[in-house]
Amino acid sequence: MATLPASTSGNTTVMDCGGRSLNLGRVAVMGILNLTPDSFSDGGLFMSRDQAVGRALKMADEGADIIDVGGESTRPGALAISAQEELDRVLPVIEALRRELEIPISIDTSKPRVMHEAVSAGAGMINDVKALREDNALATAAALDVPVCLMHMQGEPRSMQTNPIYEDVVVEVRNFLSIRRQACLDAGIDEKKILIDPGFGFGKTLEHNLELLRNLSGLKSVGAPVLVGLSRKSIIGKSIGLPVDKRLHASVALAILAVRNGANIIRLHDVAATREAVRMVEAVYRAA
Ligand code: YH5
Repeated sequence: MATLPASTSGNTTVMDCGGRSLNLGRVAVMGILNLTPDSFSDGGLFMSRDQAVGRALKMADEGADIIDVGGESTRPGALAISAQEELDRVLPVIEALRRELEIPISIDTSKPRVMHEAVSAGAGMINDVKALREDNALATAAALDVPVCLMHMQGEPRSMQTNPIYEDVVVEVRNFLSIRRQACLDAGIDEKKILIDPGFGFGKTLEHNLELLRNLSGLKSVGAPVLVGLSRKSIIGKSIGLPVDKRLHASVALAILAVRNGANIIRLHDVAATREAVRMVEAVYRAA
């Protein structure tokens, strides 16, 4: 369970994130700090800088291992924003968190300029839902020398949920991540600084998402730690009909399944509850 692939085990249990350590010797918890005004799943309205920082400190207090800061919405149908607007949202928060936290900060962006300025301000990981496919993103990430999370998405946020089609979703997601990992290696990114993510909800039907979760261990052969984001997502609404503000327990269940199927990092909103459940599952299987 959640052991690293043989090719990376032994010397990479701790990932250096711009001078901050992320321990991957056990399942890590990534707390979501959403700075978009449309973040209805996090309670709705736009957060002030102080509110955002307070929320991150609370997640750290609850045991988060890393905080993922995002300023651009990737929801189906969301409009693109400029790099400047994204920077205005994320930079003040990253600067404050770098001072007030000891854990690493990740920047959820696809824009090279945002990657650069966020890492300069203290972010120690790049989380890109486009897997560094924007112009100049690979070279920018390589030069910044921080870990990168490569996520699978079919299509573009605007239209990705219209009619996603796969012949075999597990094979296609695996192949995509393997190709993007190789592109990173070719760009000079250290193999120990690459994470992969199947991208739950990004250009996938409910059936695609369920099939990916059931077969998550199939991604281990790519040779990188696996990060997953399932927290509060519509997979829950579509499966059992819960509204977004009542998805905590189902989100915990999905996190545990992901851990059982090999996930190394879980990206989520509800740190205390999920961390406790994950620790318990790890305790049961530790010696087994
Ligand atoms: C992810 O899976 N997801 S942003 C809809 C929701 C709740 C949450 C309707 N960034 C991922 O979190 N980065 C996002 O309820 C991500 N993996 C990685 N690496 C979407 C999101 C969400 C969407």
